[in-house]
Amino acid sequence: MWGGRVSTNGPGALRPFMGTDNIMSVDSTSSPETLSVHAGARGGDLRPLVNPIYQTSTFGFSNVNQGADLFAGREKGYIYSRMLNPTVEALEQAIATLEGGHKGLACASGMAAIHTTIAALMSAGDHAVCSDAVYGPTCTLFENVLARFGVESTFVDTSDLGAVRKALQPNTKVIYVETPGNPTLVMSDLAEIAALAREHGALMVVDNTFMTPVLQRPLKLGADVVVHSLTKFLNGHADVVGGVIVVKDEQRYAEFRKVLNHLGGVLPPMESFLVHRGIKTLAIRMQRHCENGMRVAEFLESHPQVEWVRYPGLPSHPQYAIGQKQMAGPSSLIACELKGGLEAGKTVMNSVRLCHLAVSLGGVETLIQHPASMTHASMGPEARRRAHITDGLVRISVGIENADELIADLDQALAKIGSAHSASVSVR
Ligand code: LCS
Repeated sequence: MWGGRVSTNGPGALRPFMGTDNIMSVDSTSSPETLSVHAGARGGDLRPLVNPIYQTSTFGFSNVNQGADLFAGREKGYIYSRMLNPTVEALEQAIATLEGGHKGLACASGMAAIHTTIAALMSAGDHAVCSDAVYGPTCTLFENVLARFGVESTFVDTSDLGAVRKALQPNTKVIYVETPGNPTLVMSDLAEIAALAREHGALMVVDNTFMTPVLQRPLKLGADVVVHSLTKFLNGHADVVGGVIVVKDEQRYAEFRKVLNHLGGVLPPMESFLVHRGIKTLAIRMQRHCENGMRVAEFLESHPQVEWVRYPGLPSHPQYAIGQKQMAGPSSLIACELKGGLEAGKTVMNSVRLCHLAVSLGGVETLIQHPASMTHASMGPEARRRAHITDGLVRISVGIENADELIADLDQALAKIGSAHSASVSVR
């Protein structure tokens, strides 16, 4: 039982050691708390505690031959910031260590990370099996954009292993899983799907945005590639849009680096610095997100105006056992529907005072939004129906404010149901 707390057993003991240049070094067996603070630290001549921002687009060569050697890979070094930049690389290293992966690739957004991953792994004629409950634009990317390039996709409920198996085709190259899924919080068994992927000769890609490596480590459960929107919990402060890919070996890293360099959606140094700064408090923020998420979910589940609540920490969640098996805590995304459906939901979303009515998630501020008309509007009604995203579903990303004050805010907003006249929202 999590009881709203992040489990501290499992990730292993603290193993600091001083590297040859006296930089505090950690590896993926260190605790999430220590990794959050120290992963990706680089040191340097002046021994800065915080990695410097190399705000430069390009790097000089000492002579023509050295430039040629760098381009040919005969010498290691920095050339041009779309190819590699030390500030960005430090962030990539931090997240790869947190995930227990080999190396990371920071991208301009979560969508850029997903696009780069698929472009690196798939070709025309290949087939993907994709979770039906994913971030709206992820679904649209597979269904509309990739389809134009000859990549075919089948969307299934990946919490149903039989449905995943049935969707596999001889040309299935990738199983793409988002768990918990946005916005329904449906959970899929990563170890079981990874085994299925291996058996079939397919690769498993996991979007770990809702969990972060503090709460879930898909690579350890058999996934081949992990992607994140950095915009969310990893940065945590709602001031950067970014993404990251983590891979398990050097060969895949080299392939992905080439594709990212050619697609060009890289994360700039300043954004990388900000995300790396945000990560220093990741473990402690996730602890508080879990505690607050649990409090708010329990409040909503016991409220007479609430029809249903989905939260990975509630035993009423249909895949509660899967969450207990593979996650160290429930994170802080909650889906619910109110008695009175869409109209009641609109009243609550229009009446909150402390929670913000805004899309995005995983920041320190509590956000509330309406997936059918906002984050998942691009999917269209048919794809939303397939993913069980009802018109009345309201999604809350619980922040790190005082839980009693958040509950009081939601309580006063819920009390307005029936008395408020809200402007109509059209859901197409
Ligand atoms: N993956 C997941 C699970 C997401 O929730 C999002 C964005 C992305 C990828 C894409 O990341 P981005 O390109 O925005 O950095 N999710 C959002 C949401 O639910 N509300 O606003 C954005």
